[in-house]
Amino acid sequence: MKHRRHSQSGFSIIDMIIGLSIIAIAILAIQVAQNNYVSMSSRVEVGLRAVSLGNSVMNIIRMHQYDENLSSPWSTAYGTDTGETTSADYDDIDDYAGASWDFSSDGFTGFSVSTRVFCVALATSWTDSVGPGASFKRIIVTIDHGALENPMEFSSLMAGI
Ligand SMILES: [Ca+2]
Ligand SMILES: [Ca+2]
Repeated sequence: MKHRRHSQSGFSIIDMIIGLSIIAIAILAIQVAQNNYVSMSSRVEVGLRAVSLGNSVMNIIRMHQYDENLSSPWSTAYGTDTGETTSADYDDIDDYAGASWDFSSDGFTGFSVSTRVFCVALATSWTDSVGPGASFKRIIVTIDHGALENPMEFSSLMAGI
């Protein structure tokens, strides 16, 4: 009696299960990478918008005169001056000391903007406040958003000359 020997060809069930598992893992890895890319690109977009907003706010403040007094001696107090109740009334740099801004109606929903202005003495420190009346003022604009790891700070120095 002759026995025919059958050679097996094709895939077994185990081969198919292993193959499908590899495909599933590959699809999962692609989805995770895609989600990371989307998350990172939205963070980059928020960062770019924060830079744009910070520069705009800084430029707005820098367009103002150095001090309420048009020449030295400079005023002895920071902040708004008599009769200045809204930002439309602000006419000098330190009127923006301690100000916060809301640009949500301009398409910057979720961004918080705050500004600090103080006098520095360059001979001792570029960053420490020495109180009003000095000839150099530092402007710091801080932009924050939930998608940013840390708030962004923009700094500028103005001279009263
Ligand atoms: Ca003023
Ligand atoms: Ca002022």
